[in-house]
Amino acid sequence: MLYPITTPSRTILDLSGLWKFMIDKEVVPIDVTKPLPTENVLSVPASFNDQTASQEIRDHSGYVWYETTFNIAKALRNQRLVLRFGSATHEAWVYLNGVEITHHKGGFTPFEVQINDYLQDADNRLTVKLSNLLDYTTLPVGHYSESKDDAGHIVRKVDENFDFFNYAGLQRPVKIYSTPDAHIEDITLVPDVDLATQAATVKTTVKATGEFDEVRVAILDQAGKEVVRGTGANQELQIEQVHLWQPLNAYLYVAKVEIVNDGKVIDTYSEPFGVRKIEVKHGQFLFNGEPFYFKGFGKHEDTYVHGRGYNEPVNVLDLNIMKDMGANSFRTSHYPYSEEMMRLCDREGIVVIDETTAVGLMVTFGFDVNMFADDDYEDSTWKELKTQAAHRQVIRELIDRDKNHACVAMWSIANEAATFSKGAHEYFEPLFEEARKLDPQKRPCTYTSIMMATPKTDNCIDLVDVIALNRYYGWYIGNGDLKTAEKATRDELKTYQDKYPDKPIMYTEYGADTVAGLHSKYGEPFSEEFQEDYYRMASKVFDEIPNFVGEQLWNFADFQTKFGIQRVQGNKKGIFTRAREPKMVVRYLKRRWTKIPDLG
Ligand code: GCB
Repeated sequence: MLYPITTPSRTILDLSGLWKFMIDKEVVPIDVTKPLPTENVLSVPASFNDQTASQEIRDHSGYVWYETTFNIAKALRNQRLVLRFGSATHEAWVYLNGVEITHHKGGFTPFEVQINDYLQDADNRLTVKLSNLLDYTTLPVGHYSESKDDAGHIVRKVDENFDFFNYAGLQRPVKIYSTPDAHIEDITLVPDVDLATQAATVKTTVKATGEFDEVRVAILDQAGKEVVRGTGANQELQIEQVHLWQPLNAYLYVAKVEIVNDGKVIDTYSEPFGVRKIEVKHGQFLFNGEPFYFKGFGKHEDTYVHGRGYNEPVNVLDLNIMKDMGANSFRTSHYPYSEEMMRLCDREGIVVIDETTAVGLMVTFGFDVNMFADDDYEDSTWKELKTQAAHRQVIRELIDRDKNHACVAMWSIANEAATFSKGAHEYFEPLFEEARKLDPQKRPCTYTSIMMATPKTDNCIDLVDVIALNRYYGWYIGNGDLKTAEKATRDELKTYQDKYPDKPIMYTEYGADTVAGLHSKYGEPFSEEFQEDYYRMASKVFDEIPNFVGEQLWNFADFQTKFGIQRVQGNKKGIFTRAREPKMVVRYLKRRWTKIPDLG
């Protein structure tokens, strides 16, 4: 699916702004043929949760309604008009002028629908019903329950099976874009480069519909100068002396696609892309033939007031902070991030591990550390969960959306699933096959492994190209005891390396909750001193392991979670506060990371 942009043949109407909003108490049915019965408004895009002073709204589990009106200028009426949601969390029913026009489930991928047939001359009323419910069939996974209040009305409850607040709403831009009737539907770009000669080929596949007699593709360099052009829906275009897309040194070409009828250009679309070669070989992660070392973060889309909503200034700031620290990468934990963020990473040369919404795939999730003690811990996850269909869908939608992004270096199929329990391999094997089949650029695939999945008990490591570990020695295990943690970290990494000498290993999570401003001369847990000691300990071990290809710590910034005795107004493992103020450890990490080369 193409990202909406303006071109000489396309325009955009942005529906950002104030929308009517109400939660659905499920007492009186909502009549979609009439205006929404409320005068309350909220801002879109953003999560709804933190925009009012009402606890009832903030904590609401169930259905909510949004509504806006818009007009389409007459001059545009003969164009194909498409309504597109960057996302709608987690399930949406969309009505235009009282008629249901589309439905989508899965809260972090875009969807669209052509609206010409439902438009009226003036004041079109767009109504959206959303559900933020999660259960054992959805991704993310939630524990779902229902009860009745004193008046006999239904009360729904979602207990998140994951460690982030269940923000929901119209969290990403909602737009209407126009195309001509005959139009470009999709573009797939597969660049490859011969590193010895620096000659590249770009396979281009254009999907278009309607009446046209020719497809043209021109490749422009970063200055906008044409490098090569060709004709046809499937081509292999050559670029001599290519400029490579390198981590922190991005170079973006543009594939300018046109469809032509009777010599006239009907539709045109420009897709940016980078040329780079990603390989996993001999225990290394290679970027353009050189070993790449991931330095960076697990993140969240999480900011004050916006919640999980699109917040462009913060996205820009976060990438600037990363570059300033010598970081080069992050993982989109634990869901696909906005398309705008992916495009920004393409420009900035930030390398992304692109994760699906598959989080919470472990029915016994909790903070009961006893389960770590047992090295053949088993649970009934794969008997109880029914997430296979949702999982396939998000893999398909994510790869379809992000396939051309230069920044995407690897897919993360899941975060911390019960890969140690019976049935895990049967569950994951077809999903990995699907991802590998769907990705035209054949990127490496992984999942991030939870602590109970040890080198001995993890049933699924054969499926991954890179071993990605989420580890909390010294925090959840042996809290405060960094000596024992150091030994455990080293022992486990060595075991993985001996067992899988050809697979690169990286940490995709490690961290310690740290309350900004809390200091301790004894380096106690939760203090800024402890956080620094913890990272120094881990870094020391990483530097001893030859196949260790990267460190992505947990987390870039403090973030909001559900309540719990482990959480003080959220997760405090950020090395920055939620307001992006640095904790003490940032100086240490900046010194460390600016000394470690990105490549070589
Ligand atoms: C994890 C999860 C992450 C949590 C983190 C923590 O393993 O992947 O979502 O926030 O641990 O801080 O407990």
